[in-house]
Amino acid sequence: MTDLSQFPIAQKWPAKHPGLIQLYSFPTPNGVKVSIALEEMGLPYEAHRVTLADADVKSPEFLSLNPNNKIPAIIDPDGPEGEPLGLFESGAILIYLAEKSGKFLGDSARQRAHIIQWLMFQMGGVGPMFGQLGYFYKFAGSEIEDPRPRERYINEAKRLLAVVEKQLDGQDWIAGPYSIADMALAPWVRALNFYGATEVVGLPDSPNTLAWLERFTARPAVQTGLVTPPRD
Ligand SMILES: N[C@@H](CCC(=O)N[C@@H](CS)C(=O)NCC(=O)O)C(=O)O
Repeated sequence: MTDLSQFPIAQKWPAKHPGLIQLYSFPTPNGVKVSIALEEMGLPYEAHRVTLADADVKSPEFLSLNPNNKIPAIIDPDGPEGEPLGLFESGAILIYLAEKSGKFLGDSARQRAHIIQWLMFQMGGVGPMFGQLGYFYKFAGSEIEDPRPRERYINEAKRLLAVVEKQLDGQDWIAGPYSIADMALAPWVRALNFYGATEVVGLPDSPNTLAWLERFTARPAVQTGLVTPPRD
């Protein structure tokens, strides 16, 4: 029987199946990247619902796994050398899971390099910029009178979306083969709907991106991953 007692997080969110990968997450764009990847890779896992409330992400138990108080995080009880491994940062988790499963990281060093490049484009560009767009366009920041922050993030999101649109010209997936880069990027582009910001950044005029989103969302693993763990 696997013992997760060295991980305080397992006290607040007890494992029913401690031998499986433990996922601590919520169905946000960053969270669903990992549930989608686990589903696509066929890796058995147990999902725990960790809300964005301070009582969850800032609890001592959660902070013991991710001192940066953000979902998603995982514990792989069967990590390197057969020892348990705790991990946070969705990009790092995706690379780890792709290497563990041998899937969705391409078939050559060249493909792998390009997949990681587009994954980093999401992690360093699309995620942070679209997140700020959400804040200044839909959430509390939308009440700020000064239009400059809103305009800045609208323009940056527009620019990033145009990069995606161009890259998808003539290819089905962002880095060549379907990969963890698509799993990271597509949930963030979908978030534009949730922000009510599709028009303002030009998504309706991005046919390659719209077709890619449709291909992505049609995948059964994606449909399950998008609602794991359940919101309520
Ligand atoms: N760079 C991090 C970002 C994760 C992130 O921003 N998570 C948000 C939800 S999408 C969160 O947990 N927010 C809670 C908080 O900041 O208190 C990653 O990719 O894992």
